[in-house]
Amino acid sequence: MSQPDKRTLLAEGLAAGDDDSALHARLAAAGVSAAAAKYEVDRLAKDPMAAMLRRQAARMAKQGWLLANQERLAREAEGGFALDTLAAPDAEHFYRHYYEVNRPAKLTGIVDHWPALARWSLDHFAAAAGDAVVEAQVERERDPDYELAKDDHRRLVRFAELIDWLRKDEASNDIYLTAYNSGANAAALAPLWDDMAPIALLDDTRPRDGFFWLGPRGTLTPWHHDLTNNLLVQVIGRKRVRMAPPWAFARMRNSRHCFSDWGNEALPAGHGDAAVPPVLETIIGPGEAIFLPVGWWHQVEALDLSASMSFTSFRRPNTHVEDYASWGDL
Ligand SMILES: O=C(O)CCC(=O)C(=O)O
Repeated sequence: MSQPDKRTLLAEGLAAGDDDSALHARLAAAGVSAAAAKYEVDRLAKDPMAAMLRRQAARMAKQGWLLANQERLAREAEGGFALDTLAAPDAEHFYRHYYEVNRPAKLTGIVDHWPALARWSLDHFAAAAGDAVVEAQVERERDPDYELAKDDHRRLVRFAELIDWLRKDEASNDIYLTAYNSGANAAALAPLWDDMAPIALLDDTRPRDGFFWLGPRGTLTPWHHDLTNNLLVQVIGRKRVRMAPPWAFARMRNSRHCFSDWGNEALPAGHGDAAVPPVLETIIGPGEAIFLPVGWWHQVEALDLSASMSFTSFRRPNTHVEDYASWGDL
């Protein structure tokens, strides 16, 4: 059996915050002799890269402590770690107690005035825009990385064809018209804006700034976090939304961009444990919405044929994406 590279083992150990005795143990466990391990570990004392890795590991550990404080505070808060439901909240209350403090909430009564709630159906979509060509995400089931490789799954389809396929009412994660397709679909789906009206919580100078989602029962948007604050409004059918807080970062298995390696895992609602993040879970139905604060992890599953809208046009700056970097592998 080939011996693992000693410098790689040491780098892994230093990044994990190992002290000298933990480094010795790590090397011994990989079959390195005690003499060779001593030589390698002693050498680190004069290695500036090792010193910097140690310092970085200490900084990470301190950040971990700060995040653990957030968790303790959330658990010890009145009502515990829970998702509030706000019935037609006034804007001041919503921004002060939810938006500005990065706290999610389920919202009811904010789109009761939308004609879409009574009007939207597959027949209505066919009549309003059936002849248009729209872009949708397709062939998702053949690719475990369908979200990360979003661009490979974009296809143009006649809207009427997509609607006929949805009429079969089969559970599927294979095809989904998502917010990611909105740029391509803005003109084709413009007639649907006549079925909506401004939402009082949002910026009234951008009344038609939103993203349309349409898919069968069974679409799954895997665990990820957004780069903006986001309001997801349900119009047809129900969606199950699972959420995990930003302070659970260490348990979110975030190895690529904003995606979590938990993927489509149905993480259980509750406090989690050392390996599993705390999870809040709810179901939103027609006329209900969920406020997804920036950085909160979420996974969304359609329980029925589903049409939703999402919005980022809040009354406060929502520009977090501007200093989001492409950090590569995490
Ligand atoms: O509704 C969905 O399938 C996903 C919504 C979502 O993840 C988002 O808006 O960020």
